[in-house]
Amino acid sequence: MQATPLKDTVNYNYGLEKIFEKADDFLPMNGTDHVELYVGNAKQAAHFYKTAFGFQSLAYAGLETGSRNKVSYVLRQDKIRLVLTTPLRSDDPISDHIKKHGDGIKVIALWVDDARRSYEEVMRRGAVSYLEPVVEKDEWGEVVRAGIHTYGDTVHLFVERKDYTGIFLPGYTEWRSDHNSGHTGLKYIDHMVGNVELGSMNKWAEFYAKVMGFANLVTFDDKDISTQYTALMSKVMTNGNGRIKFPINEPAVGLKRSQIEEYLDFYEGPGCQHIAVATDDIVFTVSEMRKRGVEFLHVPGDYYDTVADRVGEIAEDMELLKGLGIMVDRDEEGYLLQIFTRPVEDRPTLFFEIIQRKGARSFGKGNFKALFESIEAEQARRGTL
Ligand code: TYF
Ligand code: FE
Repeated sequence: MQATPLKDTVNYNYGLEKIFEKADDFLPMNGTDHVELYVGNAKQAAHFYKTAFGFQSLAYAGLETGSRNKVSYVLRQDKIRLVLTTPLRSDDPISDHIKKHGDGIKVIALWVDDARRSYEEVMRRGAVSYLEPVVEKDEWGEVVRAGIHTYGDTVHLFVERKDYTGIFLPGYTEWRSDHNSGHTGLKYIDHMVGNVELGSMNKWAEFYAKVMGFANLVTFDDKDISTQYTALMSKVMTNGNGRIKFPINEPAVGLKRSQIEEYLDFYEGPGCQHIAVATDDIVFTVSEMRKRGVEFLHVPGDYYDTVADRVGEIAEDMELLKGLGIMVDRDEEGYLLQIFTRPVEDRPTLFFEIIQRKGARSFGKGNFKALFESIEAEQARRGTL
């Protein structure tokens, strides 16, 4: 397996923070507020994310709290909040979303200090409205939310919490559960990737640049991201302080069907492909998740024959990493450890990445070939390659 060192072909915009410090950031953001999935059975999905991924029960909204049309469970692990929502009626738009896409990510919510201002700034720059600013109050304070459309049926909400001290949002009650598995060390969302249609990566990169004030951190063309058979292209967009990173993928022409095409077919359109979650102890995290039944992509054994030559000295025991299937990559600033789950539903759509950064700010380019060959093997088993 030949792996190209990152510096050969990839041009990172390392001075980015400085550029942003000087420029006027019209959309300041504190981080990801929460991610909401529309799912067919939120009760069972919540159990899976608690038991297998180590999330803890946080909040609930449903019939008991006066929500007549949908039920939502909110789970938390460190800085990550996942909302799992299911419709109670077939004539609810959430039902249409699930019928079309299967379980998937509807909302990528961004934590801001001023939701109205954020909404006005992006609307002025051409965003399509999803939710006009709404103020919701309860005894714990007030929250302002507003939203816009992004790729496919996915939306961004701006969430302003001011001094809100409630459990999640007005309308939610604390969810106490007797069943809580221990955490698995997941800390925060590192990046969330969108898959878009052939020929529209640049359009969406431009949307994040022009409408949301993001910058292009790095671009991978189809030469960077290809195997013998398949290819894709990717542009990583970042907000001003680097806390929000959105790579945008599009399929590229190859001998066989790109994994991005497979996603677009089964999701029936563009959508969020993976959530990368950070841990500061990937050996613990992956050991726990494997014990709890999470399925990871298989990394071919010969990957580990050459990885040490490529990444040099690392603190972790390579045999341990090999046993767990964790991959390693190095860039000019340090190294990173990463692993990918299999899709977490029956359609080959959404999956998770677990990532531990040890100085590296890159995305594991040295692992792309092994990763994509492993995805191709899965595609072949599904008959979708
Ligand atoms: O987010 C990234 O860029 C890495 C690599 O379909 C990657 O996680 C890129 C495309 C893809 C799967 C993983
Ligand atoms: Fe990733």
